Amino acid sequence: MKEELIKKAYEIAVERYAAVGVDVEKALEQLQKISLSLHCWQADDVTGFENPDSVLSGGIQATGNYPGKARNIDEVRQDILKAASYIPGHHRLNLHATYGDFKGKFVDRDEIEPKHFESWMQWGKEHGMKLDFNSTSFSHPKSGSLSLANPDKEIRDFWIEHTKRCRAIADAMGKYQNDPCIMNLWIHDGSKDITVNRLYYRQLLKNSLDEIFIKKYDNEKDCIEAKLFGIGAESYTVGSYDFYLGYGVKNNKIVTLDTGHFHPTESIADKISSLLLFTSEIMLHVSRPIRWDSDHVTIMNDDTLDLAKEVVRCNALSRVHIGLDYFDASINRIGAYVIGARATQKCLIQALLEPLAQLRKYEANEQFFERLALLEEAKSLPWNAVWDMFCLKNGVPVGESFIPEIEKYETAITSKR
Ligand code: RNT
Ligand code: ZN
Repeated sequence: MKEELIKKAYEIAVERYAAVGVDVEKALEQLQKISLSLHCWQADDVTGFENPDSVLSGGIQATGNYPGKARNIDEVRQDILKAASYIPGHHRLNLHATYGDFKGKFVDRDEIEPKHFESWMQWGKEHGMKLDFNSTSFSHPKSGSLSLANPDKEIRDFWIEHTKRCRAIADAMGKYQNDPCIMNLWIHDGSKDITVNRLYYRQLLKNSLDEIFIKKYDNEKDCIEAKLFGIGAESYTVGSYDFYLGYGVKNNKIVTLDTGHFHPTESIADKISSLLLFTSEIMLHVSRPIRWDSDHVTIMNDDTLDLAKEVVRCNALSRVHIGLDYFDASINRIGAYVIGARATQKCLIQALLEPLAQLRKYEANEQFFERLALLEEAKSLPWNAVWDMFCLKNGVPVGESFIPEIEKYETAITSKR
């Protein structure tokens, strides 16, 4: 698209928004400051580098076999940089514990150390990407259906040790990058069929967490991710939302809300304002569940828009960490990153451009027709001209022009893998 046209459309948008009391430049400045945490696992269908033949377990699934999946650390890095070059702004990278630089050696989960992630830290610094981290309880011979909640003390201790090490690694990352590393804990623990010991496993998980969190760190922030169910664990999930909400509030931990981890009609957006009153921060895993936690590529749909609007309406951008979490193996994986990240940003810019002051005035005056009318009109205000300007300013392709670029990369690189 011609630069001149983008600028012209932007100028018109600035005026249009000014008429409803919105400062477009301020919205752009705010969007510029939002770093998404890009999940490393879209690049290789959650395989990691611990064992190239590992089979994904833990009730999650990457379906599809589109060619070009990254096969090693260099390819993951190359693909992530490529994807990031089409996403405006500065972003973070979210690593799983199985993505260490193990240099061809088998390092078990209870043996990982900061040194295995040193090259990531250097790489991150070199490319202006701060790191976040996740413990990995799935895809391992000791995963089974129970890890931190396993009645077998030996297995439980193995995962406790793993998770403790993950916190130490996250702290090292946070220190290195001079910015806290967000350390997320999600475990798949649950059961396929009815259990008559719901309390027992939850008690075990609580005890494991208490032990894991004994040590205090200054450079990492702990998050606990709840889930409704997993494939093969349909009847019971130890780490349910109630469980982690209670644990998080009581122990001052951040609760991770994955948009695929609730009942299909439950509003995740509605949880933001409640959580903010009882926990210091929130971690989001922005995904797109289709009928189940299918981890489809995030798009600009009502769910994502509502979520972004709630964060902005609560004035909570500094307290909410926004990560992506999906893994689609059926389309170009670099394209998947770009679509999901840009869609999230498109939702955020619309949220930032909302004529909130006027809407709140109407609401305070009980002018409900006016409130609804402006909410409706706001949907078709020219936010896309502001988004195009954001892309232009950040030197990334405007509009659909990233499509042929990703096609070129596919022809030259990923199709040859
Ligand atoms: C699984 C959780 C978890 C994972 C990643 C790979 O349902 O959403 O966050 O997707 O850790
Ligand atoms: Zn998640």
